Amino acid sequence: MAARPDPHAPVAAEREAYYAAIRPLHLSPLWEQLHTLVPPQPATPCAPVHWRYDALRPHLMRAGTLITAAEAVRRVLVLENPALPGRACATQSLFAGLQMILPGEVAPAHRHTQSALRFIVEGRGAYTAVNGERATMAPGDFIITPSWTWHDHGSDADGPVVWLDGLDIPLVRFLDAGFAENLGSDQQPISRPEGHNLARYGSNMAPLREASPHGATSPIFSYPYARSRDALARLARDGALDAWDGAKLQYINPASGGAATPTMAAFLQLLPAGFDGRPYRQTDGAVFSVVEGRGVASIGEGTSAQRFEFAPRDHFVVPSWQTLRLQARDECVLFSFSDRPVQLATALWREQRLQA
Ligand code: 1HN
Repeated sequence: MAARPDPHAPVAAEREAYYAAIRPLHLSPLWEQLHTLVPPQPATPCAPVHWRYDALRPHLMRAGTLITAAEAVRRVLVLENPALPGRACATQSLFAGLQMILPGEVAPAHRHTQSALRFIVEGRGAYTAVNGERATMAPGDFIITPSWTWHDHGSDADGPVVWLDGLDIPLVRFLDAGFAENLGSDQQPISRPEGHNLARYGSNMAPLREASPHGATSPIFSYPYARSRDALARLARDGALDAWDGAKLQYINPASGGAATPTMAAFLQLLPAGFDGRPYRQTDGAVFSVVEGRGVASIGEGTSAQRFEFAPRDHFVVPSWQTLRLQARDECVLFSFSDRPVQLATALWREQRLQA
């Protein structure tokens, strides 16, 4: 049977010829791409992904036999989203990686305009120095490195110390606003005793005649786990639980009340044993680090939802606008971070809290 002529074929062919004619002039027709440029709702290429610590840890330890922290500069395994290959991205805007340092090693001093946050995953007794002051690491501590501050890491521990690095690398790359330099010596001079910043700014009090030293970034750069954990335990004990989040608090910049860094917000939440959270979605995709407990993170909708059975020290990514539901088998504590401050500053942030 002869194919019936397609009445649209001449028009399509003529349009293709037209597109070919304008391409060398660096022109393209908006009408072919309008629908993908302004989608009805976020259509992220970012995928949900779960890194089990048990599976990852041996490889992180092996890296310690292959390269020193000094040679690597930062011995980090990138948590690379498989849907964003080769871009060192956990989400479109965020870098996440697990850094490991061995006893006696030094990761040399440098600074960059990218902001960093650290969340300690395993081991204690390593330290990071930020702007002339050291912070000794213990599991669950939250530490920030403000934009353009010198920072180096070292370890007096008796075993490996591992932490999650969160940086706004992809966001800053997108904006083409990155600068970096090396100090030239391994370690910066230490000018203040440990805990000085916490005494100045970390007790709901602040100095009288002093601007906050890091502008929009929190003047506190170490938030010890014991204090944050205790606050959540009290909220949970008092029954102050949210049906979606359990007991969830944000690490704040006490000088502004906002997020600890201008580009990344970080959170710690407690889910009581048996917690069966309601589903929600938010435009800020997030990276989670499991501190305590086992549970399930279901990401997506209906039969296409992915179910991550998480355990302590696991990490997972929740992409923008994908529905998340958290369930706790044991009492769970979860750390997470996202680009929410950027979305709030640009009036883009949205959330939807669903009933079931
Ligand atoms: C960096 O400087 C650190 O200072 C960690 O510990 C991770 C990932 C990409 C680029 C720079 C650090 C990093 C990083």
